[in-house]
Amino acid sequence: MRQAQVEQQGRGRIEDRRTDFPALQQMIHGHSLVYLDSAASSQMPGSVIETIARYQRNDHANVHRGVHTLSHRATDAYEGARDKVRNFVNAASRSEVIFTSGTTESINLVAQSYCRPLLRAGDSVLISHLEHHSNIVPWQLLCEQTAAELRVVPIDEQGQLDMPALARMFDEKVRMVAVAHVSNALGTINPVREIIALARQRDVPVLLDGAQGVPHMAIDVQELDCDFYAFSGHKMYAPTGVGVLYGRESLLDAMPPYQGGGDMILEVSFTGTTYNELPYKFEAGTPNISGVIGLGAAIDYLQSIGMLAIARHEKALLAYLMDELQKISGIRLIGTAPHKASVQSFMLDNIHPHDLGTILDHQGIAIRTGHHCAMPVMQHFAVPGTARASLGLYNNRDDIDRLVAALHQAKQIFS
Ligand code: 7TS
Repeated sequence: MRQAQVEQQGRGRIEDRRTDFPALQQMIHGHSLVYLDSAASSQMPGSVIETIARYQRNDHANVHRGVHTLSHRATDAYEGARDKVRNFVNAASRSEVIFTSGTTESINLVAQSYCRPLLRAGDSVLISHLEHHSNIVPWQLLCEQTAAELRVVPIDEQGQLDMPALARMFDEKVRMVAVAHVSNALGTINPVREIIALARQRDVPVLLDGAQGVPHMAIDVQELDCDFYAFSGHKMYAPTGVGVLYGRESLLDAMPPYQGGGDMILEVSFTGTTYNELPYKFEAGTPNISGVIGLGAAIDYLQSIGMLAIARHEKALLAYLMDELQKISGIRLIGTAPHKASVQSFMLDNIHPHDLGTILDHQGIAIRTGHHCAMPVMQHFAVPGTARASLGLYNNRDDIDRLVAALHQAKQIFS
């Protein structure tokens, strides 16, 4: 039913959407831009840029606190974006949608506000070897603060979680599980339903780092049955500095505030302060109003295409990317799990990834090189870093052909 709804929303040919993105219509070093770095940050369509500009020009005021017209307009647009997010990830209620500055803040919020009061010395938090630093360091900090243990589920040579090891490590000491939905360095789509089912048996909450999930597939937090889902606006065609924490209402309700300040209170006095209801309890201070409104516009945009259409398009493109890369002699693909989304890391001969990135940039091709904020993944594959091509809805086969041609040129330069 929900699947049909998500499908129905789509219209138009996805191949024609590239022109919606002003940044993609430029030349870099004399070549038309090929943008293959959407996993780091995606470009914004004109509709998002214009929505933000319109708000800044006409409607800007602080939210939730004015009786005047502009403040009403800003509040309506800000809270309207919350309804859009609720619908987009199918949260049960708008109380479960917390606006944050991004995935990083969403994860830190859960670590400090949910876990810190709960954890005792000897308890464990379970994460995996393929996490972004944002889903490692907040848990390390928490473990230092509480004398809890951080357990790391290993990965195999294809970049998949070792699920039997996960099951073995999941004993009664584990109080929290936090894993990526999709790995940013490898593209692996983790078997999150299986992980959540295991956690349910033990009544342990699961946080999914959805930074690389939300832009590429339809997300239904109720169907996933996760407890927390964290994501960033700037990887889903919205601006930087805004993100979301979805949390199950019963858990959010029981959690203390993460930060204190304006908007998160009902009443303040020196004898005691009472906190605001959800979701405001977790939104202290003036929020990123224009960013949130931009996020709402990005959701409108994504829904106008349809997440299933986007997923289909990117899946076919990733298969083409992997096939074409594999034809190049001297290439080593890093991250070859059967279930992947929109990312391919690789090494070419013994060319340093940074050199490769620079040569590609001179051809107008933007990829990311380095450790991708996933140093343990690099350690696992015994490489200092990789070159990484990552896809967005605006990419096409021509982009991949340009990348492959430029890689052949790089080989010649270094041979
Ligand atoms: N989790 C994952 C899986 C990510 O890919 C990223 C950012 C984050 C968390 C952090 O998101 P933020 O918006 O709070 O910074 N990933 C990347 C990347 O792959 N290249 O640059 C940033």
